[in-house]
Amino acid sequence: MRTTRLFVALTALIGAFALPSAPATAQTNMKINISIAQNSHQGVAIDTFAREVEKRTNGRYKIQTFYSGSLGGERESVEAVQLGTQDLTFTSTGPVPNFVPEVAILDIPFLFRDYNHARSTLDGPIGQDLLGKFSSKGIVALAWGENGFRHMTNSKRAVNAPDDVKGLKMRTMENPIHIQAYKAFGIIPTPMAFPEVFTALQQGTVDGQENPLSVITAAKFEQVQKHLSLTGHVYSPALLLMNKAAWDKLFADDKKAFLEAAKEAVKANRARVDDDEKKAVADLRSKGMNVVENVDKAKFQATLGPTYADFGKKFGQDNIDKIRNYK
Ligand code: EAX
Repeated sequence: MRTTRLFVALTALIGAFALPSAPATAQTNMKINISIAQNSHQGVAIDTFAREVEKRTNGRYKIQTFYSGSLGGERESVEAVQLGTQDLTFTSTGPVPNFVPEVAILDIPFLFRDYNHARSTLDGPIGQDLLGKFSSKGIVALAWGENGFRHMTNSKRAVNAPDDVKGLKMRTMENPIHIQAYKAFGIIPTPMAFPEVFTALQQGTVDGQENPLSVITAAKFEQVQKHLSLTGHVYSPALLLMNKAAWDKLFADDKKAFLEAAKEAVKANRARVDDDEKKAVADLRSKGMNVVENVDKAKFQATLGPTYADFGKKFGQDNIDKIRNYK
C-alpha cells in the first residue's frame, strides 16, 4: 500500500517535470541591484520588476533587490551579470561601452533634444537593434530604462558657460565617450564608481560631478555641493540586464513574464523621472543650492567641434544623424 502510494507520488512528480510549461513547485531566487538609493527612479524600477516577476510567475521566481551599491558599483555589477555570479542588474549605460561598444553612440553629448526624443529612439528600431548586441557578450538586455539628462554640480562656482568649468576636477562615470567630451569642455575628468562619489565630494578629492536631477536628489548631493547648473549636456540611458545563461534556462512563459515585468519597471522608472524633473530644482534650492537654469548650452556644444568629428569617424556620421533626426 505504502509503496504504491509512493510510486504514484513519484510518477506525478516526474510527470510534472516533464511538462513543457513551468513546474508549480520550486522557487528560484535571483538578485538585482542598483548603485543608488531605493528612494529613486531606479529603486522604483527594480521594486516594480521584482513585484511583477513574482506576480506573473505565481511566485516561482523571487527577485531580491539590493540598493546603494551594496553589491558593487555599476561596472562591477555588469561584470557580475556577464559572469553569472549575479542574475540581474539595473544600470546606467555609464560603464556599458566597456562590454558592448556599440552602445557608446548614445553617450554623445547633446545627441537627444529632450526626453521624448530619447525615449522614442530607444523604444524604436534603433534602440531595439542595440539591445540585440548584448547576447553575444553573455548578457540579455531586457529593456531600456532611464537615468536622465545629466547636469553639473560643483563646490567652487556658478557655471554658466564652458569658461566656468575650466580646470574643475569633476568625477565622471567610467565612460570613454564622456571622458573625451568633458575634456573638450575644459573639465579635468576623474572617473570613479558611483558608491565612492559622495565621500569624494565631501573630502574635496574632486570639485564636482554630473548626474541627472533624479540622482542628485536621491544621493543628497546638495549636502556636499553648492552649485548646480542645468547643463543637460548628455542623456544618460539605463538598462535592465540579465545573465544570458539564466535567461536561456527560463521556460517560454517565464521569458514572457520577465519581459512584461521589465516593461512595467520602465514605465514606473520614467514616470518617477518625470516627477523628479518637476520638483527637484525647487527642492534643491530650498536646501541651499545655487541653481543656474539658463546655461549657455550652445557654447558648451561649440567646444566639441573636433570631438564630434572624431565621434563621426568612430560611429559613422550616418548613424549619429539617424539618431539626431529620429522622430
Ligand atoms: O546610475 O554613476 C553615475 O553617475 C550614475 O548616473 C548613477 O550611478 C546612477
